[in-house]
Amino acid sequence: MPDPYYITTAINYPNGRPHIGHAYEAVAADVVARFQRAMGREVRFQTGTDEHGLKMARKAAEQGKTARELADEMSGYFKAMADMLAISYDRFIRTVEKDHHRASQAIWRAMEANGDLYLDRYEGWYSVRDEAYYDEKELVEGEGGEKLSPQGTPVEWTVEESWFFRLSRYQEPLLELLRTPGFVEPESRRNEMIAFVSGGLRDLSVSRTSFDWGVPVPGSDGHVMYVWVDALTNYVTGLGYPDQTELWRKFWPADLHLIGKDIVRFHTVYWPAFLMSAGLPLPKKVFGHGFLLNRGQKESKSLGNVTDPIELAERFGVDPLRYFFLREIAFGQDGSYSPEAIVTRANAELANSFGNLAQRTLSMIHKNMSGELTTCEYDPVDEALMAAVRVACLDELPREFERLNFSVGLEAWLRAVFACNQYVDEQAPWTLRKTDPQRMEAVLMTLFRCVHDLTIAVRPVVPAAADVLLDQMGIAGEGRGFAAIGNADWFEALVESGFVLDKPVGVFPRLELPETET
Ligand code: ME8
Repeated sequence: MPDPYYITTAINYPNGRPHIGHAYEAVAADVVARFQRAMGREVRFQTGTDEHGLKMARKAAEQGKTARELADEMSGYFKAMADMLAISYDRFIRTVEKDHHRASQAIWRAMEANGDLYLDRYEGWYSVRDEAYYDEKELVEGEGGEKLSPQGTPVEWTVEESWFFRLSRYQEPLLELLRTPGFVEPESRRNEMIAFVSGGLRDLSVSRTSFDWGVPVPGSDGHVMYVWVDALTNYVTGLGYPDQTELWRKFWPADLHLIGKDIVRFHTVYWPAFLMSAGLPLPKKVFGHGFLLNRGQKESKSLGNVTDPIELAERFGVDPLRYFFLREIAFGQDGSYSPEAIVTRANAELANSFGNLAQRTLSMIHKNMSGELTTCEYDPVDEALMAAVRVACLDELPREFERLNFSVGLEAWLRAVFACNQYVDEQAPWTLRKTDPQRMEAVLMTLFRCVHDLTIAVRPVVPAAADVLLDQMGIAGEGRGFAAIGNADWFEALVESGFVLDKPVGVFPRLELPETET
């Protein structure tokens, strides 16, 4: 049995509705989860919302609500987005949940027992937008001369009694960890983090006393935990920590924390330090993906260019949007999106190339062979095509997906789709029908087998369309994993079963843009 696999997304701040970046991250993580399942691994996949902290408390106050009311309302939108985008999570965690408070207090006590927590006074800069403390030397100057965080957000001077975590103790082990190949990716983020830690680490303020919207610090009235302490703990809460549950034993340490580039410091410096202090194993990999920009620009309320990912999915379809995210953007780098770009990709690659291949193949079998499959003698050109498709679907795409190079993996897949379309044109089964019906059958069966492999390979990205296609092809649920690629047993069994293809329905309609947007 392959090893179990645990993947998490960041948990989102529900201080507003989900934006495109949230959708992007959820989809990428879901593709990994579905891909690993299709490779035969037992997968645990967690996502959710990060509901405590000053940002939430302030936003709720602005709206005349309690923080809990705002959290309940907005967290619902995040869950609805995940469901709509076919995110196959095993748990949608909310940090207001009871087991999460318990886990956060347990990790706190473990750090305390290790002598890493002490009471002092915090005096320094804080960005509410980033929920982050910054050193004076990290700040940058805004256009009006005001101080800003390195992320460009406002900072405020904060003075309060606070618990501190002895982060400074962990500089050496953290440097060693950051230097471990594969722990932080992409490489550019790793270098940033090594530079940050090498510059020296100050102890971290880990509790707040000026508001109460958080997990209470055990045994310290008036203190709630700094929101990042409890937020990061979500990854272990979801496995039953502090209990030694079966989930815990099977899935910790996590295989992958998938997060955005702005929160790499929290995941590769603070989180491992907390875990080391609590005596817990460290996650295997943290990947900081890039940001999605709207026509090259950051989305913001003031620019009026904020896109609702649910509207995009309703308009273009969930599968085309998922495909676009992974195909268009080199994972790890920033990328840009626009309605035109989504439509162009979906039409050229899904509708015209792959959809057309599948539709042509299945219709010709339906029409010219009464939908009946048959075993036949293949020519070398048929064998060559099947071999090329197998290499793309079984070697290239999986290798690249394992490395989170989704766009490169899909490119290999698409080359195989092109090869199939070229083969159809060259073999011209519509002509063979009259001149050499036996040869036509071999060509159509070759194509059927290629479409099967191509559909299974792309299924993690476009699950709904792939499942409709595989339903039409008579492939049962358990035959939809990578193990069925390049192994003709399924085909023999299908022929033997007497399966007959119905008139096929297309799964990738061509998309249109309204005039005003072209
Ligand atoms: O940071 N493109 O929550 P968040 C791509 N609660 N990804 C983006 C993005 C964009 N334009 N904007 C944000 C938080 N993200 C914390 C996480 S984890 C223990 C706590 C990504 O709602 C961002 O990098 O601000 C992060 O990974 C995720 O969306 C949630 O961001």
